[in-house]
Amino acid sequence: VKQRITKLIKSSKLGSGVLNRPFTVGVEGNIGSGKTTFLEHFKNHEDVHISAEPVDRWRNLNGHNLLGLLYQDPQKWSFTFQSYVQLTMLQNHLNKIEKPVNLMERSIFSARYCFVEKLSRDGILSPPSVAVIDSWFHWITTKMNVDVDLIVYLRTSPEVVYQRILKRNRPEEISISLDYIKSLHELHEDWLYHKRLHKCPAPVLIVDADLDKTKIKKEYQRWEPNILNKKF
Ligand code: DGT
Repeated sequence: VKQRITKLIKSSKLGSGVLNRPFTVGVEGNIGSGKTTFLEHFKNHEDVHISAEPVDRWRNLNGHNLLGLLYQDPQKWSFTFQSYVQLTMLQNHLNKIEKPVNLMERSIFSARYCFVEKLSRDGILSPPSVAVIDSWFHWITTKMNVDVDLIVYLRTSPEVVYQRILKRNRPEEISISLDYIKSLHELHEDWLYHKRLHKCPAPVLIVDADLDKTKIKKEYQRWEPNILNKKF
């Protein structure tokens, strides 16, 4: 048994060891789909660590607002932005977590399969830039432990999230169009609902996230045992 455990540890990817890795849940969904509200619901649970998306770091890297630059001039800044997103997502995946469950807002996978994919298809990220991001992505996902055990897909309609984005009125996001949201929706659907184009890194739990805040609590409670890995 000891030999097998040693072998298992040696063969495990860099980062956290296989034996002490928490049950890791990636929370995915379109912009404005309610990922933050979802995480809020679980934040006081004693078994749960929340790995929030590093948007604040994207807004201030040594005084540079990379998120703002991205929306102002995507042609110029998307490579810079996606490179930094990939790094900060990797850091989130590798954080040492003491609790049994790690709820992560997005993942290195949605950055690649939804956002980089969109920028690439639109010709905003040039093929050489995508090739560099992909080399990193491939190396990271094969050599580092960025494994996810479950994906919660907060599934929405583009029109609903677009209204939410208008309502919350983040300064960086005023240039977001309904068309952009529709394309991101399709990319999430292809990846997590139809399961085509890209490999799905974990089983997917689909939550109807068009529901408003009061009704969606019930939906969260319904799925709580699965999300907290307590369904045997
Ligand atoms: P929520 O709570 O579901 O409303 O979540 P949001 O909308 O706060 O979080 P998210 O990740 O959908 O988006 C935050 C902002 O960052 C939004 O303007 C989209 C942008 N964003 C996030 N990840 C990426 C990425 O990898 N590439 C690009 N281009 N933008 C990204």
